[in-house]
Amino acid sequence: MGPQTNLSLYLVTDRRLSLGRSLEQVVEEAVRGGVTIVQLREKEASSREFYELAVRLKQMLALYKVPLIINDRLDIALACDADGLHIGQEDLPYPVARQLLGRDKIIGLSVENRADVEEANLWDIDYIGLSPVFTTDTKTDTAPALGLEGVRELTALSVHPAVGIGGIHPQNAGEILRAGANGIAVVSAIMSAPDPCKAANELSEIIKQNKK
Ligand code: TZP
Ligand code: MG
Repeated sequence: MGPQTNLSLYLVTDRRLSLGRSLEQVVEEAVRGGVTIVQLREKEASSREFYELAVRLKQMLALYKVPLIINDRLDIALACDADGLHIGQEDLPYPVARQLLGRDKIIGLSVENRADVEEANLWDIDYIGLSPVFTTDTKTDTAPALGLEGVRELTALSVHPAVGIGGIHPQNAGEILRAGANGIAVVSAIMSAPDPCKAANELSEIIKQNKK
């Protein structure tokens, strides 16, 4: 991950939450509002659909110099030459993903507890995702929520930059950053916002105010 990679406002997509708008439209507005990195997360798309969406998003995001990360699917990340891959504890093992993607790509790993962070610390991973910070309707099959105390504990333990995810919105974003997170990752706070540009801008201002 280059020094220019900015994890501070990380949008994770979910087409089911885009209120009927196209994913490209919502993502582009969000980027105009200040999103710094985008993860394409597709749980229902066919491989063809996932690939085509990834190629379109990659082209659009390149205009804004915003990196595209693919959730879970290493084949899609390679096929569209994405900037990186995000994996969870049940996905491909990190060392395998790194070997296949090479050192130049960004790889992020979701961690849920101390043991996950201790293992991640042994690897040349680019960032960890603290999952979930708070419970959320967007993803219900999660580990128990970490809360702010968990964010404090795991960010202190981690040697890698950490992004919080789960139930984050403008009212709690600041305290997550003050608890030690380097960035915040959101789905519904932007995907389901009536004005995704404005929603991203509001979060972006909170990040500026809480800069380390
Ligand atoms: N991983 C942990 S929580 C979550 C994911 C993908 C969903 C977060 O969604 P929201 O709407 O920002 O709470
Ligand atoms: Mg996963």
